[in-house]
Amino acid sequence: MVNLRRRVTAALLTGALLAATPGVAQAAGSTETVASGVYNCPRTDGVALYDATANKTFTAYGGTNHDIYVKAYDHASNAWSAAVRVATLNLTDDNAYHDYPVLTQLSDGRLAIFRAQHNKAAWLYVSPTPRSITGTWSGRRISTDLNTYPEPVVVGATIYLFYSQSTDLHYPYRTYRVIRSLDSGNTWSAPQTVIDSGRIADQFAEVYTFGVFRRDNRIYLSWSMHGGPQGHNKQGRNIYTAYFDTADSSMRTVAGASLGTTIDGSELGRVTAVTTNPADIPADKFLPEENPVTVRLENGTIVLGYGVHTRTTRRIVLATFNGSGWTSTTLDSTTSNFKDLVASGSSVEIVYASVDNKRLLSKRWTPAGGAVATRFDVAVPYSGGADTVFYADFVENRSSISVIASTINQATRNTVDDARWPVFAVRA
Ligand SMILES: [Ca+2]
Ligand SMILES: [Ca+2]
Repeated sequence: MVNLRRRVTAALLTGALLAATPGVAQAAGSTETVASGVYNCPRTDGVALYDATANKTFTAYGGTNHDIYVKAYDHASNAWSAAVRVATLNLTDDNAYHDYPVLTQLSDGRLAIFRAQHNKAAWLYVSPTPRSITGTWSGRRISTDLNTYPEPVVVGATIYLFYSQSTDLHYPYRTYRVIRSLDSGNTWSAPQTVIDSGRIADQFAEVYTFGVFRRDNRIYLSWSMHGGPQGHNKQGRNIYTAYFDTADSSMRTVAGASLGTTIDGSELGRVTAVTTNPADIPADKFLPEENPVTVRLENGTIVLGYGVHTRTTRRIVLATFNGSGWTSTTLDSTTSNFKDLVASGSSVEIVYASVDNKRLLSKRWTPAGGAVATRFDVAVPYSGGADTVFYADFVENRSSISVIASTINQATRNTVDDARWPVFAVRA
């Protein structure tokens, strides 16, 4: 009893001290290297998922020559499986990092990986058995719509596959589209164009979507318009957010106003959440924004998270929609290396890298009241010459493995095709 009381008192004291000391909080977390990988550029979803029935965390990554591999972590036996090769891509060109795997799960439990054959086509690979990586995966081309950056969303028996169409890279011009399958990916609908600026005069006409999040019938998309007069993906502007309503296939403002089947150039102003200046960026960046993601909490609160920087500032920002605009809070003003955001009850959790890329941090933020707690703060386990965290995505439906992240060597990332850089997990 005395010991118990002492422990409780110690815990209360620790809690009080932590609460009274800004920047210091519970920072439990540990890393472990899962695999070695190449440079891949997945967005903020599709790196890993947890299946509660199997009690396993599954992750997909690019190995040597960008071949696609998966691994499974068994939470009962506390062990990672051997890797299973899903597809042999054998790519060595400097653009091969675009052909990354995007992992999801079909309604029957089978694991599914989508891949864009960059700017040409989309492919789907499916595991032979539900909730298992074992065996020979099927693989086939499902679209030839000049696809890139696939973002699958599975809603019951319906699969939505969002992607950018590389409509005309010379303009540059990329629309955003969605195709649907009602039969586990065997057949697909014709594309619906959901975002299309048109060939606007200043050439910021390329849709780059980073965050895709579903709650109920709403699929929230968070994107920037890239391109500009210097050409394809040379600059970026603004952060936009809107949702696709699965009930009627309309695009809507976060407030719910319908913009019809397509958000066109004249409607972009109605879905602008953050205004940025493409010309005011630090020397080590070429875009103003980092990985915007919008989620809707169980209580209806809409939260947008992102990194943003100028020549003289770097920020990690969380914003809530107040009915007519966004109310912003800066969570960290030392870095803009935002990686991902996940809804967690009436809070959100974010993950981001320190400005020197040496640490990966996660914080929990509760919009009602503004409480902030550190979830983890870990040293990045570099090896093989890696010096930069590229992606760090929350595991979907996560268990004790919270995040799967990748590392790269920034200078040589496009030309190294052997898997030498750690893909690592964060336990927290
Ligand atoms: Ca995510
Ligand atoms: Ca419209």
